[in-house]
Amino acid sequence: ELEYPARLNAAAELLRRATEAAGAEGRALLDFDHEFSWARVDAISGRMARVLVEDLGLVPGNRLLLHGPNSSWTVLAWFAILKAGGVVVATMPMLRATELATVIGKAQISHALVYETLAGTVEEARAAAPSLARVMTSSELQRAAQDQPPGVSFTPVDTAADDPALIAFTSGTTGKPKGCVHFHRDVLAMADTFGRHMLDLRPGDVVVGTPPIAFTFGLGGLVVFPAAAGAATAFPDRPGFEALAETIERQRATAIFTAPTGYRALLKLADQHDLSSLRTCVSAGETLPAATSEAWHGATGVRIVDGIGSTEMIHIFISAKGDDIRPGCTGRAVPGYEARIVDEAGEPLPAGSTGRLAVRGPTGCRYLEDERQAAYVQNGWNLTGDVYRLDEEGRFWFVARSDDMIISSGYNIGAPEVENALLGHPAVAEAAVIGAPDEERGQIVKAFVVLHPGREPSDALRCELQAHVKAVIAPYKYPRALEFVDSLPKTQTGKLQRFRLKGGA
Ligand code: 3SK
Repeated sequence: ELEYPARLNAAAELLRRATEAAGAEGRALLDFDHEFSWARVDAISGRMARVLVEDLGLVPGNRLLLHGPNSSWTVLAWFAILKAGGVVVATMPMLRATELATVIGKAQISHALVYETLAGTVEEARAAAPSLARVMTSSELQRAAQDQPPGVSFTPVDTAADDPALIAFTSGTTGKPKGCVHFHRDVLAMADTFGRHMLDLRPGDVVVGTPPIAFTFGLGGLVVFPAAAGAATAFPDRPGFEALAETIERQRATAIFTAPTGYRALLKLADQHDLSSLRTCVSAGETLPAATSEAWHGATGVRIVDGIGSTEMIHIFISAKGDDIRPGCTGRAVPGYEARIVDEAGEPLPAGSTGRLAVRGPTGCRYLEDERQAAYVQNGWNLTGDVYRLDEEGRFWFVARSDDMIISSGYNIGAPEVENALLGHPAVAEAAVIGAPDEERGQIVKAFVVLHPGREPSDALRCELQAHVKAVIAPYKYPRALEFVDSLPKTQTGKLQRFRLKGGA
């Protein structure tokens, strides 16, 4: 069991650990043309915290919108808000004004820190967000922090371990945002479970990644884990996989956090960029197909650490590393967590069964005033929306999201299994599978396929792909309908939105 002192400020503790591990002059944040040491991160975030308190009138417990791209500025502001006792509500940079207004209203946000180039959207949201009293842009915050009298330091607010530190919004795959409240101790718990047991980050490591810091997968990978270990985080100078590959090469990055799509994109760039410095590769956000895992291992010699987490649990709770990795399998409960498979009534099922994944541990789901809380947490267990199979050796194999199960002529078919089979065909770049209504069978398996450049849709290719699926998995699972498309609908964190393919808004 993890024990934390009753009074705990996650920002202060992370910066203490970083400085202890790497030294005050250890490298912390690496922008394209600028570097910050841990001493600078501590000093600048302290000055920013003073601005929040003295100029913006922040009081502990106030909720702040943090709206910026993955960048040193966003990380510095994140540390500043926690030091000042505020609650961080970080949002994806791509959100539109109406989406921001919903988040601001639900979380009753009083202050916003916004990256210069995104200020217009926050201004637009303000009209529909009466709780938002004060807005400060990145350049205003930077200038005000620089103007603080020299030599004046900021003592982080003496928060309680179970004071809220952040509210992470999840739109899930259905589109109705839920705010998940996490305490200061939860932030450290992610470092002391997945971070400590599944990663081997140390000073000298350089971390890169694609998930937004507003997504707790990105917050852990790009902020919390590197800080807890005294490692550095490097930020590309522009979005996209080309810039990511360039950054890996230029900064000799040793660790990467991205989703399966990211690994597939990097594989295509591997002959133009030297990716050989990578030794820790983490995948989450959606299940890692065995084909992607094997292709990455073949090209780099490094096995990807797959994991399943949730915004509700803050980070990854099932994973595998080293010799325990089995491509196509997520792994076992991360030390600190317990996981099991349960039936519809929430009763545990034996090894060999398939059922709903339930998990408990040092973190857990606390929705911000949402009636869905009672369905997610039952008898102390968090009931995820995922269907898993537990094998005799205690490993968890992803089957489907509960709502991704297709029932066709009485057969249960997991959409991801059919997608993985399609991805094993050399013509297929991306695949998504849904159940389409069918008078005879109730539902049929329907696939949407994006082809690699140079491959053209045709009836002959459709038949070839159907035959390929029949050859690699049970033939009753093959997609009776198959449509070629240019792209697939995804959430801003890269999760496939199957409901859109089913005709949802
Ligand atoms: O999608 C996941 O598996 C995940 C991982 C870490 C943190 C949050 C999420 C949703």
